[in-house]
Amino acid sequence: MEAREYRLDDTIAALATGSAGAYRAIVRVSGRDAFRMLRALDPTSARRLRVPFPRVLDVALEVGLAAPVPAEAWVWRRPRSYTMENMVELHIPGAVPIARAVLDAVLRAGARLAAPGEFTFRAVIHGKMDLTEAEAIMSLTRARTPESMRIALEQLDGGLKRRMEMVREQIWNLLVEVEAALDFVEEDVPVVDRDRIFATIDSVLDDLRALSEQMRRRGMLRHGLRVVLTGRPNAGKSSLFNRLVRQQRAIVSPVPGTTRDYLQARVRFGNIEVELVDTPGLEDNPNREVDARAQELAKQVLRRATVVVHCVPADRPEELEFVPRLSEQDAEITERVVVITRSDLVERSTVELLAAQASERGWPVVVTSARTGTGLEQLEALVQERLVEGAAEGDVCTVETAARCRQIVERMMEALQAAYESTVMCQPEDIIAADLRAALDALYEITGALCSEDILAAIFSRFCIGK
Ligand SMILES: Nc1nc2c(ncn2[C@@H]2O[C@H](COP(=O)(O)OP(=O)(O)OP(=O)(O)O)[C@@H](O)[C@H]2O)c(=O)[nH]1
Ligand SMILES: [Mg+2]
Repeated sequence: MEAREYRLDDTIAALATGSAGAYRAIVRVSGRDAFRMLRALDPTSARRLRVPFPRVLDVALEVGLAAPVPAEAWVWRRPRSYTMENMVELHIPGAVPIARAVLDAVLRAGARLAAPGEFTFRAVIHGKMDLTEAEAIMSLTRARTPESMRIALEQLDGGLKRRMEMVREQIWNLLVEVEAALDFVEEDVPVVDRDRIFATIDSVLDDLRALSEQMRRRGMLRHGLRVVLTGRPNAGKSSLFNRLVRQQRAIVSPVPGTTRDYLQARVRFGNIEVELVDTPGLEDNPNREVDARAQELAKQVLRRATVVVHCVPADRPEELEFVPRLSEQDAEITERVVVITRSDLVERSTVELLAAQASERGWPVVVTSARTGTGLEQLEALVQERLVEGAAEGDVCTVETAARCRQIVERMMEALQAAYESTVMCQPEDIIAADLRAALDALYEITGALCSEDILAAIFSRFCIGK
């Protein structure tokens, strides 16, 4: 979607309800000619529209069908509407041909079909809401779980916006102070209070650090929840996979390197639905070309994991050494657990020793056996716990916003850090001011106040039509 498609001077219209038949449907119209379009469909509404604040009119719409369509017209005068423009919603019978005829009639009367998210785009441009609230509307229409809905509602209620506003105010006040010092540099005005700069930046950074951590956790969820089984060849991954999906999906054999492609299946762990993935065992020196390709594939899958389950066979404890160090970036967005497999093959004490070694390294551990079924429930519970942590209480931003804003928050933090250091080094005020401005610019990207139209268009094009 190109930015130029979101022109503001047209009157736009769209079906705001699903395109399938339903009891009622809503055609939404917004823009300077919205009322004229209603009059075009039902001339009798003209007189009634003159009343100061008519909210709902009973109308009969002439749309070229055998009989006029009985409808309610919900009317909002600018700026007291969703888009802050004149708006009409036509609440009509939900039959598909009727909805289509009404929308067509509105378009014939001169409206343009709205682009995805265009009503909300106008609301943002006109200052009715900021970008985080607009994104919450998108997240709300996509929410699949009560948790994601709660977060979307909170963000829609301005949760993130207020937090950003508080941060903005603190940085802004500092900037004013620093710039004042700049103006009076020749005169005998006391220089800025450095302790105040340190204290303010510290407190803002604390806040942003927490936010960035939240965004990291929320961002983890953006590919959906993927639990990936990995380990050395023959570690028992496929056996575990079959157990967890309760079907013989993967081939199991004592020959190392059995699994080549990866397999996935949707399973429920408690009340969370996840994509469980079985992968080829990781080898150091694959000798055949297909093996090398299988390795490449396995690594790709691992990079998109939400939770990585490292399988270490109880009878080959040395493979614990193989649990790979992830790159810092990967480690940040994945949770890891170690699963000891094939625990029925060795003494209990041996298993316990291995489990202890794994937890010493800071990994949560579960002992399992695909043969006897030991530990499967604990594994499900552990994975569930890791995932729920990914959506901790008090989170203020949706998955979509987290994915978009995390980098921006990091940039803000870097700019503030730089301002702090410049202050420590007694750098001139204009250098400190430039860093503070950079932090503010980043903040305005989060709220949308400083987004280019192209960026906004890219964001809104992911909305649905009619929103
Ligand atoms: N005794 C016992 N054997 C197991 C258990 N789990 C797996 N095995 C055996 O271990 C061997 C390897 O199992 P797989 O599930 O194919 O192992 P994998 O990790 O998928 O192996 P690759 O696909 O080659 O990487 C098979 O012979 C399984 O029967 C278990 O819990 N107990
Ligand atoms: Mg396998």
